[in-house]
Amino acid sequence: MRIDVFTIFPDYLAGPVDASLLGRARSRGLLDVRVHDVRDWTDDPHRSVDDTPFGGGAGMVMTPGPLFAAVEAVAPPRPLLLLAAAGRRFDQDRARELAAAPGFSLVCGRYEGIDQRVADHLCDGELSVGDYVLAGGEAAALVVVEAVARLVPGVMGNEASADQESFTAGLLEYPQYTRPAEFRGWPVPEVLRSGDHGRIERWRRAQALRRTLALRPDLLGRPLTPAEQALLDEFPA
Ligand code: JCQ
Repeated sequence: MRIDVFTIFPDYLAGPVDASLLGRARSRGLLDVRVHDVRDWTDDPHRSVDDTPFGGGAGMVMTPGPLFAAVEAVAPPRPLLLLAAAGRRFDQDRARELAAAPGFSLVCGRYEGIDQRVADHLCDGELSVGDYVLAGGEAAALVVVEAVARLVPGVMGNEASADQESFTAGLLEYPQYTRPAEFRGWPVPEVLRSGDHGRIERWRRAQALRRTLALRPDLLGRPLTPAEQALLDEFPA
């Protein structure tokens, strides 16, 4: 999968992209992340990428010229998506959609905003990672790259994890434990050491359901089925 990122802070992305999961996927040839410095396509001695807003007002606006030139020179994979708080919310469904494509590209804005003609005539859509304002799109781009990259076959190295995800699709995760069996007086739930795999699976599902109901009822968005209610009754909190 190829992912191109257009930014005026390429160094912001280099570290995270080279490290950890992403770096390994890259060196194994599964992931081709290309970070482009938009300033390389400026044509003035100051390498300017911003200017004052038409109509007045505070702050600076990212100018369209270098971004258009960069995208036209590179011909990045589409869709080309602009990170912006006003965009369509990025979620796990959107991550799956992007992971199914051969590639996609991201534009990071900076300053108070970006000339509207970039969104209207260069990009294919806008993506938001949440309802807060960032200083620029770079942190949001990293969120998108990581969430998509881990869904690319082979990147996680642990293909069973994908199955695991569908088992609890749409629910919060069940709690996990590792050794020691007792830590500072807090024991691991007995069921997990029972060796009864049917019971362990039912317990995990009951925990995921109970957590989701308590913390994120919006994710469930419906009443419990009788089978789910029975599961909660089998494992009282
Ligand atoms: C993304 N949630 C918040 C910052 C200007 C498009 O122009 C700009 C974009 C940004 C970065 O995006 C966000 C964001 N998802 O702030 C400044």
